[in-house]
Amino acid sequence: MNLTTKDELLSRFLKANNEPISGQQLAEEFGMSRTAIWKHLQTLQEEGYTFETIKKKGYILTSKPDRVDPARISSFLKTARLGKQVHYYDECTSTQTIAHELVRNGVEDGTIVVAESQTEGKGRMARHWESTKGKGIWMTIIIRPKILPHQAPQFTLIAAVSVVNAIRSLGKSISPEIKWPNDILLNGKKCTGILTEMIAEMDGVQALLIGIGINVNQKLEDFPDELKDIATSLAIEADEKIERAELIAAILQYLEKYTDVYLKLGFEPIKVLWEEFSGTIGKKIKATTLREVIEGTAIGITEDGVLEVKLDNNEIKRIYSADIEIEKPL
Ligand code: BT5
Repeated sequence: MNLTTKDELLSRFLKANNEPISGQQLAEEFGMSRTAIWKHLQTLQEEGYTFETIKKKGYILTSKPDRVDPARISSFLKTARLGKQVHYYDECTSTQTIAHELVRNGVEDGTIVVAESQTEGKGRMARHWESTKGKGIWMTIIIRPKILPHQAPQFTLIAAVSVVNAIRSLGKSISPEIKWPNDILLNGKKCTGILTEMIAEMDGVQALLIGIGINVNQKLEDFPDELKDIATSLAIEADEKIERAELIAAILQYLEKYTDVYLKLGFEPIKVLWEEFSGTIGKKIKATTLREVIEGTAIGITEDGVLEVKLDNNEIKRIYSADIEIEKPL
């Protein structure tokens, strides 16, 4: 993990479960003077963390700002590769853009880019992605699996299954559903969008940039008018605030696990999970592709993550990329 000493110190407090830690103990653990420790604590206080001194016992972390900084993520992290390097921004244009630059500079597998807010958050086909400051998870995960370019879209589905499992692991009473190919819905409204980009040559993928945007703690009034009817957040649906860093760590854990499963066993186990969480299969849908509008019943996804739709005349169409409207039952 690329934590600075200050972040390491914070991570130590985050893991201390409200037990006081003495200055002497910290000085020994970190191999520095008590004054140096105190200075780092001062800097953390300036960033919004507060510490209390308990007589004869030491320092205790009493409050933390609502941020997804590297120390915070690391305190929940249980992965072997993903999230070991965190590039954290208070504000950036788009975590995808930064990830592209990092890949060009040869960044290592599993590096993540996380921002509190994005000024130019991107959806598919250059659409705008609303990224309200401090309320969501705006992150790009860079992985370098040994795959061919045509396999890249499957990673959108692997990411979707990972996000659904991570949300479920929080144990709140919400049931996320996947809408093919890249949305996750709660009660029919979008809470998550996934954008997978790749840097590749004909014969192999150099890096996948998996962009995940999750509305976590927005209230309805935080959304711009055009999204109020179609978007929601985890907090709105669960009726409570959610720890974003914990959710990030859970997503990384599932994504690492399912990437390994996929590389070892192929797409079949992912397909089974995806279909279990899907709110698209079995439904009447309208798919708008770049070339045509297709109406029919979604019957499944293929090995390549392509959506199969059965038309009224029983013909089966394969859809590689589209916007989907799911018909509501009357
Ligand atoms: C997506 O595109 O759903 C992919 C979104 C990926 C966002 C992440 S955030 C981290 C990383 N960095 C980036 O710059 N991007 C990625 P698409 O299927 O094209 O959906 C875009 C549409 O979703 C927009 O046209 C809006 O209608 C709607 N939308 C925009 N912001 C939203 C939000 N916060 N919540 C729900 N819907 C939103």
